[in-house]
This record gives sequence, structure tokens and C-alpha cells, in this order.
Amino acid sequence: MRAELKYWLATTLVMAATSSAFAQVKVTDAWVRATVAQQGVTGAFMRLDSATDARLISVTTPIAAAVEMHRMSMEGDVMKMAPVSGIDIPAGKGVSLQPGGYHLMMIKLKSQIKAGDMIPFTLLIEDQDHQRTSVEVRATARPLNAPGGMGAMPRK
Ligand SMILES: [Cu+2]
Repeated sequence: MRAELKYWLATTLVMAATSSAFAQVKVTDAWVRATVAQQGVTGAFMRLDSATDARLISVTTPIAAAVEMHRMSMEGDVMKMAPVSGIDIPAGKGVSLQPGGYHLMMIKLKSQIKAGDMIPFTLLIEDQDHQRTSVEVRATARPLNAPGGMGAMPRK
């Protein structure tokens, strides 16, 4: 009985230490928009959830020279897009990167992306204590005409 209790305590302490040391960010529903040949940029989207406040601070993928974090918003009746330095992931609320809001822009694509392709990303996440964790994500390429307002992106 006593040994069991000790084991339980030890396990609980280890779990507590782990969850306070690193942001536990869960990524779901990751996808990118497929491209036509010679297209230079495309958007990537996903849902980010965290039990503690965290922030997405950078993203990389082997198939693009860079990945920028962008925010789209309506100014009057004009849709505007601007780069942001990071995207907050509020504890328990999370954030959706989706067409028309926050999203990732893949810049200078190295190859065409076809529907069904699996695209790897590495997300760098920072928690409240400025501890950084990287999260590996695989995003599925959806057809060019998948719903959302990113079809008319300017080419770079
Ligand atoms: Cu964008």
C-alpha cells in the first residue's frame, strides 16, 4: 500500500513538472492550399490549442524559402493582409489559422503542391517563461478551390 502511494506521488510530480516546463500545444486540422505550376506562394492553415498561454513565434518548412505569419482583416470593405511577429495561443481558447484571419504564407515555393501532398512544418512555440519548444506538424494539401479567400494572392 505504501509503495503504491509513493509510486503515485512520484508519477504525479513528474507529470506536473513536465506540464509547467513546456507549453503543450496541440495542432489539429492542418492543411495547405495546393498550387498551380510556377506559383510562388500559398497559404497554410491549422488549429492551435494550449492549456497554458503560448505564442507561435516562427514556422519553417523544407519546401519553401520562408514561412511568414500573416493576419487578414477587413478595413472598410477592403481585405488587407499584414505580417505579424507572432500569433498568441490563449490558454484554453486556442487560435484558428484560417482563410480570412491569421494564416501562414509559404514564400518562394520550391515545388508545386498537389492536392493530397503531405507538407511538413516545424512550429516554434514560446511559453510564458520564454521556454521554446518545437512542434512537428504534417499538413495535407487541399485542392486549389478549397473554401476561403486566399485564391487571389499576389504572386512574389
Ligand atoms: Cu498572407
